[in-house]
Amino acid sequence: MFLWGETMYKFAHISDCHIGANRDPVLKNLEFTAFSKALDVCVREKVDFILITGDLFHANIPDMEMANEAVKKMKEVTDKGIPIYVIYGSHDYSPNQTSMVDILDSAGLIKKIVKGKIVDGKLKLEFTVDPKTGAKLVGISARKAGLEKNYFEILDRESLEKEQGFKIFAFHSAILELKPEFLAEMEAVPVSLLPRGFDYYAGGHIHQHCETSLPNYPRIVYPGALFAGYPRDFEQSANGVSRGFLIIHFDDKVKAVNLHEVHVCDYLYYEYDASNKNSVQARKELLEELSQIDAQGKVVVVKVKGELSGGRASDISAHEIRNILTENGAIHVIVNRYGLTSKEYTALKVMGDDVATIESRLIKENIGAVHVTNEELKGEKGVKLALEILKVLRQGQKLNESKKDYMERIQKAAIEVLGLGEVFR
Ligand SMILES: [Mn+2]
Repeated sequence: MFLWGETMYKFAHISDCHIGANRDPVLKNLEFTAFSKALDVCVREKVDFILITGDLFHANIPDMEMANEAVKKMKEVTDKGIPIYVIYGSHDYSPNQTSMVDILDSAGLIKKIVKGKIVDGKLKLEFTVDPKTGAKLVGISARKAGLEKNYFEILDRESLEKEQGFKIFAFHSAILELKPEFLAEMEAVPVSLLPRGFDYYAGGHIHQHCETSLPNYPRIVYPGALFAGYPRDFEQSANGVSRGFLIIHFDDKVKAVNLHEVHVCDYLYYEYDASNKNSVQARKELLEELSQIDAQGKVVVVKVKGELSGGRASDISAHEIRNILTENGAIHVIVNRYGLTSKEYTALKVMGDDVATIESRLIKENIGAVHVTNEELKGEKGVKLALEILKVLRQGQKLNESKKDYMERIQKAAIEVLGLGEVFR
């Protein structure tokens, strides 16, 4: 019975689960535990439906062992009558290949809420109505390299704005006006390209929880990553960024947005600045300090940075750091030495906190030296394409995949990245 003052309905907003991102057995286990815990809370809290705003999986064809575990867990939830709605993220979408999300949608386990077609150059989207609550869901999935911006630009916003009822807009993009500083190089969509006046804007892609409102856009919410898809996520978690998801209470309006923390392990962050020391001094000091640390049961992130006055950066061995901390009880150690250089060896001038940043800066700094006539290959566009092609080329051969099939798949993917033949889905 509905009592006065009691909220009628609830939905959960989860994002960026990145199932299959972690290969290390300990992290794999934590990754699944986070997903499992979140869904258990949804069941316990009796949410009416769950909305996952992209990057449910880390790849369009994810690690099958992890996917299987995740599917079993989702089946448990849907068997209790709780539907799961999804959009693609930048990871679980592929322009030319079927994604695990498509398979689960076809099987009826989850439901994609991106439905629409392009009519006379305008993107017309259709709402998905949740049968129990009457909530109306619609969204735009991510594309590679932030290309979903093109879809936002041709979106028929007016018809979406006119629709009556409780409306949720799901997206997997950074919003220009809210983009955190550390994501300066990320593509973003200006908020004005989103339809106005929705009750809730369910965001994915930003890996840190963030809630805000802008004029005409009352509630823009990112749950952040549920666990971790990148080393940077671990670094943030170790620096105190909490992980979790949201439960939204609503009837004809949002009544409350509650954050549910999902805690699966303790973290420890340790930063060491090696500036003005030679590699022998720095190594000795760092290892001594680390040997004093109580790392029992923790995931430890060690960041070594600065410019050594002499010796090689490689004298500070990640292997040694890991061994010491593992001996001190750490369940997993992540070492980031990308910010460590040496005065003696200055060949590497490009700096950054992680591989992705360094790659992107290297390409940016050098693209001018490449002489091509095609505009698409120059400047910003060229950088984006190069990074996307790198991503494709980095994919390994799958078990049971012949060399020939592998070559064909990579070629096809690379051609698709060049922007030939994508359809809206
Ligand atoms: Mn993500």
